[in-house]
Amino acid sequence: MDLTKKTLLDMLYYMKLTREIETRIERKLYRQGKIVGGVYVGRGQEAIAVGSTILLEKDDCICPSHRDMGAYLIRGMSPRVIFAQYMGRKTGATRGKDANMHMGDMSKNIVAFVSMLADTVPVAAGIGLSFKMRKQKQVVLCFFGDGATSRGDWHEGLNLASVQKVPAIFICNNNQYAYSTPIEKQMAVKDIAVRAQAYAMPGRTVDGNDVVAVYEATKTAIGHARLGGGPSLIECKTFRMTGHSAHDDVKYVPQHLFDEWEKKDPILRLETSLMRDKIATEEDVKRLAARIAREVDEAIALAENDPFPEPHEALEGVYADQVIKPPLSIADAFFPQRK
Ligand SMILES: Cc1ncc(C[n+]2csc(CCOP(=O)(O)OP(=O)(O)O)c2C)c(N)n1
Repeated sequence: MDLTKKTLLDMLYYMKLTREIETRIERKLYRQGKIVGGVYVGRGQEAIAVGSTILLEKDDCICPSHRDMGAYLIRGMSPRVIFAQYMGRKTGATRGKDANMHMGDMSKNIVAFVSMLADTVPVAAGIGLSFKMRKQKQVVLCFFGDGATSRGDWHEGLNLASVQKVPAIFICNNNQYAYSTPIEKQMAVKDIAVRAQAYAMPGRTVDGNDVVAVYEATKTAIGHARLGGGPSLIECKTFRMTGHSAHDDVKYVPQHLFDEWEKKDPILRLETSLMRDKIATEEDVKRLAARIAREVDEAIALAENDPFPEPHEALEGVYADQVIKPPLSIADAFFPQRK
């Protein structure tokens, strides 16, 4: 394992920052009536976005889904912009037009999540194809849930990516439920990774609550993609430690599953191994938590003071002839020579 102490500590920071931001959004701001729209969080799934996105170079690209907050943070979206986004402010990533994770920022190569599940998959295949056609070494990471892998667009996207051998890494947050549907009622296969065989690409199942396992699997897949080997699928088994969204009381999930998965908490696991390996002390972990709480307090205070958009701004930046910069449009970002 070639993971440096710095990378391990960075991963702990981003996982804890993700948890703190999402806890405030789901369990405080939402209940105070300050959130505009729905809330979908990745409580318990933090290792997946963090352990993979941390490997990217600046020019690489991500297509996150709705439980991948850590990916946005690692690519440089600030907590203040994220809180402003959730509170419908003008300073949010969509300038108050849409809420929650329906956001992107092309200046950071974050492609906005397409709400129709799995529709980001063919988009990622296209992005990968553009990298390949221009003989560039970038890769694209594309995230989705288990439910998304049962949709037609997912299969079309993987097929295209495989036939064209594009540098894409498809990462499944297999949290065992698609809203209230348990996985065994949704698909006949046991492991989503086997679906890769249909597209002749490598498919691996890893422990999604082990950030090091996610990191290692993604590293291999990125290396394969950068060498022209084409796409890979990584299934990260995990569990959604909360409702589908903040309004969901999650009564359909048996309590024993929460009890079992609580013991496998990815943040606790990383903290325990860092302390065991003497990379961090208990004091360091406490200090980090306090620093994150302060950063989040500050970001919320700033975002709460940000203005809401004016009615006349509702259509600004919606149509191609009104593109406001930043963020860049997809065409500008990937085909700058066309300008
Ligand atoms: C095509 C489509 N159908 C239904 C929805 C509504 N919806 C949003 S998230 C979700 C559950 C998705 O499950 P999964 O892909 O496993 O991801 P998870 O929410 O578990 O992370 C549903 C049904 C949608 N956005 N798009």
